[in-house]
Amino acid sequence: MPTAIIGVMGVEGSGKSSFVKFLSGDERIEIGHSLDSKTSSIRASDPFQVNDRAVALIDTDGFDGHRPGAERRPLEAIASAMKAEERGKIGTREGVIWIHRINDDSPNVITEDTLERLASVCGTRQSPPDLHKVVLVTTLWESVPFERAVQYEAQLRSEGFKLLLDAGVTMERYNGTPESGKKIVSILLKGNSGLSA
Ligand SMILES: Nc1nc2c(ncn2[C@@H]2O[C@H](COP(=O)(O)OP(=O)(O)OP(=O)(O)O)[C@@H](O)[C@H]2O)c(=O)[nH]1
Ligand SMILES: [Mg+2]
Repeated sequence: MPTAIIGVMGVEGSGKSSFVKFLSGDERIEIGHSLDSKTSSIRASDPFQVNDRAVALIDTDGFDGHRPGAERRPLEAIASAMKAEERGKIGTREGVIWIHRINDDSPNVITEDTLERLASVCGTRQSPPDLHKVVLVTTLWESVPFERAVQYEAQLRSEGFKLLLDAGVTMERYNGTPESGKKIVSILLKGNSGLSA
């Protein structure tokens, strides 16, 4: 079976590269030391196994979540990496993981355009956008008191990321363990496989 290709996106310093490196064990993935953007080029990780399926995660550079449309660039990069894998019959697209720091209470500007672009990258219906192939992952739970983090999470669900969730996105907590990371990936491996472009 071809490798499952999953894009990883999110604002600067949200923990994308850490997530990709930890799960894949790929030493080439660079992790930053601050909230400033560290990753400057996209790359597909070495493949690793989840539920008997080979998976490669595409790490992207972070974007400024306050700027409408800022997610376009990483999404285009993910789309082009996925197409290259599909052309070479190496992999099939299986979705996108959107990483967000739980203590970031100024979440991204999400528009209808964001939803359509995400659906397009995932190969799912664009109108109305079907985002069941997107998982919104909250990170850095240990950086704030748990009760506060739970409040942030509820706020993200009802406000900042409501449009995403209404379009079928699953929201999951990442606690830094292999089990937690693999559970997140396995959500995207269930059900229909991705569509080719
Ligand atoms: N405590 C904790 N720190 C984390 C976690 N994930 C990432 N970090 C730290 O957050 C900082 C940024 O992590 P990166 O993985 O480079 O974040 P990124 O989203 O790839 O950043 P850019 O590529 O710059 O957009 C680093 O100092 C990491 O060590 C986590 O789960 N827990
Ligand atoms: Mg990075």
